[in-house]
Amino acid sequence: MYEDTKIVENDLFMKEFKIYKQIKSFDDLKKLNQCVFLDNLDPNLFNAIELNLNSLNEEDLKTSGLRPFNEIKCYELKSNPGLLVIPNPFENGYQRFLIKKCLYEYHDPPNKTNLDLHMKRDGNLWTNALKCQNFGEFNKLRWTTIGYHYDWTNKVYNELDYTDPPVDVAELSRVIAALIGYKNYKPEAGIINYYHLNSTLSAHQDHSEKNMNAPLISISLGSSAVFLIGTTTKTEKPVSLLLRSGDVVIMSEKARLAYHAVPKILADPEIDNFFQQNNEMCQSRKWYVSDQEWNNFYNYIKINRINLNIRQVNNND
Ligand SMILES: O=C(O)CCC(=O)C(=O)O
Repeated sequence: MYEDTKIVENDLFMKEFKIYKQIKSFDDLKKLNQCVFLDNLDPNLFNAIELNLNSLNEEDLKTSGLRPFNEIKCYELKSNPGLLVIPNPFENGYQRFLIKKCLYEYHDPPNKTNLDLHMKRDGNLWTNALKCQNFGEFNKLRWTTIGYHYDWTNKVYNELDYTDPPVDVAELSRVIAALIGYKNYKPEAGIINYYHLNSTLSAHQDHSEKNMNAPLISISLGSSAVFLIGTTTKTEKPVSLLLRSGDVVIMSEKARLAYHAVPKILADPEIDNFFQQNNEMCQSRKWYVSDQEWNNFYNYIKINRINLNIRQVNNND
């Protein structure tokens, strides 16, 4: 799914990738003046999309860590129909919870990680790192798969290798899918990507799922990423979006098979804003993470990025 080594003549995607890979800071990015910041969307580039609460109620949103319905906005990239962005729809406290789950729990067996390819894990990776105050091993974690585990060698989902996706992730993705009109969405597989500041993800299409009608939902957490979104050919120049903590990208319809890539991860000078929480309001929620507990997760996430993406693999019956 990740590597696309096809040599393409006039590869404008690669050209953009190389430009953004060189960027060193937020200031450099702003100076380049090409990357779209989601807090300031140009109506010439994006259409506002009407969300749909039909099959949901406000309580569903609240338990999934989402803000009230009228505070969630969704936009479609005009040049790329089906490519939707939802700028951070989460309660800030919920981002803490998702980050904690990705760092502390979701990589535990039977879920699979890149580390399993060459070592046998002994205990929980995060707990071990904290205990020894040594993140060397943890920092080798690059991906975890959930649901139908992806077979990276044969580029297929293994029907016989399945563990239920975490309940919170499944529920959250069902709610997001319903908001954009996919009431019967089945969250069947997912990848959690762990990026360092020098990590990149090369241009690729996600075409291993049998079901290409269901959207792919992708959530950014922690440090920011330049995300390139193209079309189904690398000869067209991609659009670059700055994805910050909490932002959701949805690849649906014609954009489901679009080439995409991450050429740059940047430490976000405003990262603290995404995790502030009103402790009194959050304490009653099952997803509350206290300031004290948050501290270690924060130290990781301010210089790393997590991407949590969810897919429906099979066709509806
Ligand atoms: O990190 C991202 O935003 C994109 C991840 C991705 O494209 C993938 O896992 O296939």
